Amino acid sequence: TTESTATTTTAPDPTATTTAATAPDPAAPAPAAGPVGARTLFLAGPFIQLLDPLTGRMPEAARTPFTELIAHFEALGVSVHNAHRREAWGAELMRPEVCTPLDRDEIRRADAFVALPGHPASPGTHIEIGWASAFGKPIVLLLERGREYTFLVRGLGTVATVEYVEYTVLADALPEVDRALRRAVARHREAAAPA
Ligand code: 5HM
Repeated sequence: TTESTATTTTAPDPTATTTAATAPDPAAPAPAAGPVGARTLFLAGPFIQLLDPLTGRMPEAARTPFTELIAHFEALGVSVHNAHRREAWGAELMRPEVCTPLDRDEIRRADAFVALPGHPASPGTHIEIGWASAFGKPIVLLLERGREYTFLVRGLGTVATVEYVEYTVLADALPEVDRALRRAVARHREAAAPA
């Protein structure tokens, strides 16, 4: 996929990234399709807090929610943009000036947005949730049962197209994640359709 090639970038050239990020028209995502209604999605979640301080990499266990979700969606034919994989799980960490516009443009381009807000809350993910809602994307938020999430995450469904999935074991919740994504995309399409 395009994602696996992106992980080979070791020293990102900011000029090249800017060009790549601005080339396609971000305001015109491809029409949604496929079993979950989306061709592309952006997967967000805690990153820096999950890096092993000794190796600078995400340990295998910390990668699992991301690798499970990526494998699951890609098996359904959905192209997933995920910064953790793009940045080789910490081995090829991008500079803030590089990853920030890239993430914002990828979110704008994506048909849908899926996030693990994190506990403790992931600051970057919360910015991304703000972008996704401001761009009017269909959003699925994956909330671990028994954890506290901030008011504006819990209340986001009042101002944006949000489906919440509460899980204990993420792998067991994947069918519910698919249903939530389908609902979010369908609601988004209904809202966008002319009356
Ligand atoms: O604040 P935190 O690192 O948890 O932010 C994680 C989110 O910011 C991820 O969803 C990712 O898309 C984005 N991010 C990134 O793209 C964050 C970092 C490091 O903060 C990074 N690239 N190097």
